[in-house]
Amino acid sequence: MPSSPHTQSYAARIKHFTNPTAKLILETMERKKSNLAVSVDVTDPNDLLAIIDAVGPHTHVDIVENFSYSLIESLQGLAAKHDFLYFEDRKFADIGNTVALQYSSGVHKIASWSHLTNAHPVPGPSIIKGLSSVGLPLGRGLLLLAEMSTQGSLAVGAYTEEAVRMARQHRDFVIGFIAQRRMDGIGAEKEEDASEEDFLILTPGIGLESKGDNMGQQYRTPHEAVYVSGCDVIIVGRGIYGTDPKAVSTIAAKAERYMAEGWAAYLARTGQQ
Ligand code: 5BU
Repeated sequence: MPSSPHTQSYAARIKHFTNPTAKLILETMERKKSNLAVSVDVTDPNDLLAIIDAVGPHTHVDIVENFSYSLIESLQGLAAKHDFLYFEDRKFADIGNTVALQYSSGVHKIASWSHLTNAHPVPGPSIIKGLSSVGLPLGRGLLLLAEMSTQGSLAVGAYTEEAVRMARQHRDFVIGFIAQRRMDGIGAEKEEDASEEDFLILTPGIGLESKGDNMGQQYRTPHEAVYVSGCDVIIVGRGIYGTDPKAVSTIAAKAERYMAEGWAAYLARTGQQ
């Protein structure tokens, strides 16, 4: 019986995936020694670019919201400068035909620049069909939202199991989950159905100084997420850019701290230190 993927190095797991984005994420994490994704939920495009430039050296994935298409060239320049990927946290949730249009067209043309995006499994497998019709030919990857970090989330139990089953049917495009823990074997009919599988787990709800906000968000430390729960990538927003998106000098230092804690937890988990 092979060892569970979460005890293996990111580099050793590259061969478990056919999807180019999954391979690129694993390669980039290993090269940059970072399993940090910074989530930049700001409204001013200038703040967005300044934050991405500040955190770029410390991160391998940036999550982008609220921008116009004219920003894309600047974003692509920063990705090349700092060697990271984009994950547009779009949370698609509609019928296949509609999500295919949302993914390919409109002002954002997400598929043209974002390596990774995500979708709620609530519409069923047709959402994967719609998104993969656009993303797969471009080598893009998809995460399903199997769990959420919020108090009272409905994405639990049978819902989470169904999400994992849907992903198992589309391994070429669905490379992992937004979840709070590893999904190994969840919802599998037989143990052997899942024994060879590997999915990337990107996990939000990470904070070192706070346990949550006043709107239902719940935080764990990088160690709890990566070492205890086996998640692969920590997604950090306000823990890094705080309440003042203009405070770029402190942002880089905070990103470095999350990156160091996330990487130490990964090394400990995989027996590399
Ligand atoms: P925060 O500032 O670190 O709380 O931001 C977390 C980000 O992760 C934010 O962009 C959310 O949209 C995103 N998120 C989350 O916090 N919890 C979830 O379950 C999901 C996404 Br799905």
